[in-house]
Formats: sequence, structure tokens, C-alpha cells
Amino acid sequence: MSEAAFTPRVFSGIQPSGNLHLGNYLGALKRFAEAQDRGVETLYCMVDLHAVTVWQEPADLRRATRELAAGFIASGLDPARSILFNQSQVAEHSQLAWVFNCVARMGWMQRMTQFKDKAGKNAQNASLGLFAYPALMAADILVYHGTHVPVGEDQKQHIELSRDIAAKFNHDYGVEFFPLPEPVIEGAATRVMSLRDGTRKMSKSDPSDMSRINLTDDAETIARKIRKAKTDPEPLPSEAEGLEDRPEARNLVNIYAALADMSVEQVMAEAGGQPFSVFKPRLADLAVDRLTPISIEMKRLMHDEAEIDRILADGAGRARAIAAPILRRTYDIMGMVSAPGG
Ligand code: AQP
Repeated sequence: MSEAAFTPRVFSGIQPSGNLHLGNYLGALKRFAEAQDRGVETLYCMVDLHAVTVWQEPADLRRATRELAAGFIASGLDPARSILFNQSQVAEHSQLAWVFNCVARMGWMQRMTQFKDKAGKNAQNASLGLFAYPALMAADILVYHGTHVPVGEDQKQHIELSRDIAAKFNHDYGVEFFPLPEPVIEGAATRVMSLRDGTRKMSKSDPSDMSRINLTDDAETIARKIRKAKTDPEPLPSEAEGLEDRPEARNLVNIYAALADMSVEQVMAEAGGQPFSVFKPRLADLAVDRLTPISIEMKRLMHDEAEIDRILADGAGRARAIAAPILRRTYDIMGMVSAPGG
């Protein structure tokens, strides 16, 4: 393996913690499929080891992992062209994460806003895994020498930390072994907000199901959630600048733009001045048109769990073939003695 010559390779992951939603689709899954369709090498992972940083019922985790795999495939990821797998089947993620636990500094982790958000006021009671989460995430990417990571805006800080870990490892050992991965955060919907509060991101763990559109929602549910989405009483402004202090209006316009593959300016040119009584039904029609084929395909795929398990096992084998030599070389750089010829 020639060090410092990094072929572009895309890696990203999603937690199988239930309720795959429109934010995950527009911020991540849709972008994953676009990278695959550009012909770059792509690896996409159901990060079950991340999910268990907070409590998961075993039966729910098993179901959510298969449902997420179905969501990946229904969103356009082709197991023949992308490597699709669940993290716990490739032990090299955890092995490299331990190395990175020894590279990353406590102070770096303490600055992570996701830890602060998720641990809340009771940080002493959070799991050690939740604190160390970003080191595992760095390992997820770097165990493949991943160079590009499509993610939503909320993950930017973690990718920056992955770069810091890669740079410190390279510096400490005097090598250029790990690439510094780039976040790929593009498009109109890098941060989809809650339908109930335009200042909070749409999230799996929001207790209100009305706050998000789930990829498993049927047409009627999608339309109802959009109809009931919080808005202000004014019609849409005629230009994008007019959305600045109107978080709910901006969110619906961003969602429209991302679903229609349009820019926000193009949407404003078409829909500027419309009251929400006109814009919301248009958005609902578009969302139903784009999302119901995904939910129907997910349900169909979920009928054949054995086939999903076969796809994940096949992906894990292909992922391990890339990860194992990178981990071996990492250990070697660090001075770990390996079996002769190993
Ligand atoms: N609201 C969002 N807008 C755009 N992108 C989003 N992503 C998540 N929410 C939004 C992106 O989806 C990918 C997978 O996220 P994840 O499931 O691994 O973790 P998360 O970011 O913690 O997702 P949630 O829904 O916010 O889960 P909870 O409620 O458990 O915290 C990432 O690329 C993420 O950016």
C-alpha cells in the first residue's frame, strides 16, 4: 500500500436507532446514492455500535438494523455497487477505535456538542461509549482510508475531529498514513428542521412523531404532517433573503428545493408570494411522490429478512478485505509485534 496516495473513497453511516426520517434521507441517504452514481467507491454502514451508546432493546436493534438496510436499498443504494454492512460485523472498527482512544485527547471530546446535547444535564450518568463516540466514528472512516464523508451539517464537528485524530497519528509516528477526510455537506437540506419547531433539527429521538416525516409513513400521514406543520401567518416572501428570520418557512422551502432537486432561488421564483394554504399542498404532493415509492419498497424488502442478512454479510466480507490490511499496517507503525508472516 503506497502511503500518502489516497484514492477517493466515500464512507458514511447511519445509526439503526429507529424512525429513519426525512432529515436522514435528504442530509445523508440521497447524497449517498448520488456519490454511488458518480462511480466513486462507496461504503455505507449501519452503525450499530454507535446506537448502543444509549440503551437499545435487543429485539428493536435487530429490527431497526434490517429496516435501515431496507431504507438504504430503497433509497437507491445498490449492494452490487456500494458496500453495505453493519458495523459490528467488521471487528476492525472497534480495534482501530481503541488506538484512536489513545490518540484523541480528553479535551477534544469534551468540546463535542453532540455529547453535551445527548448527555444533557446528567453527563456523569452517560455511558463512556457516548463520550468516546467520535473516536469510533474516526475509526469507521479511517479504517478504510475514507477520503470523503457525506453527512448532514450536525456531523461537521465530528468529521473535523476525525481529521485531528488522523493528523495527530501521522504526526506522532512521522508518517502520512491516514488521509484527512473531508466532510461533504451540500444541497438545500443539510439541516432539515422539526416540523413543530423550525429552530430544532428533525430528529429520530424527538418524542413528537408530528415533528418528523418517517420514511415508513404512508401518503396520508405524510400529507397530514405537512398540513399541520408549524408556520407563521405571512405568505412566502418573493426572494430567499425574506426567509432569514422565518425558520419554519425557510425549512419548508428547503425541503421543497431538496426534494425537487431545485435551488432555493428557483423555488422562490416559482412559489414566492404564495400563502401556505397553497404551498403546503404542493409540498405534500411532492413529498408523497418522492417518498412513497421508498416506503413501499422498504416494506417489500422487510418481508425477506434472510435476503437482507445475506446482503449485510456479503458487504461485511468486502469491507473486511479493505480494513484488515489497513489495521495491520497501523499496528505495525505503532510497533505492535505480529505473528511471523501475518
Ligand atoms: N435533521 C437532519 N437534517 C439533515 N441531516 C440529518 N441527519 C440527521 N438528522 C438530520 C444526518 O443523517 C445521518 C445519520 O444520522 P444518525 O442517525 O447517525 O445520527 P443523528 O445525526 O444523531 O440522527 P438523529 O435523527 O438526530 O438521531 P438522534 O435523535 O438519535 O440524535 C448523518 O449524516 C446526519 O448528519
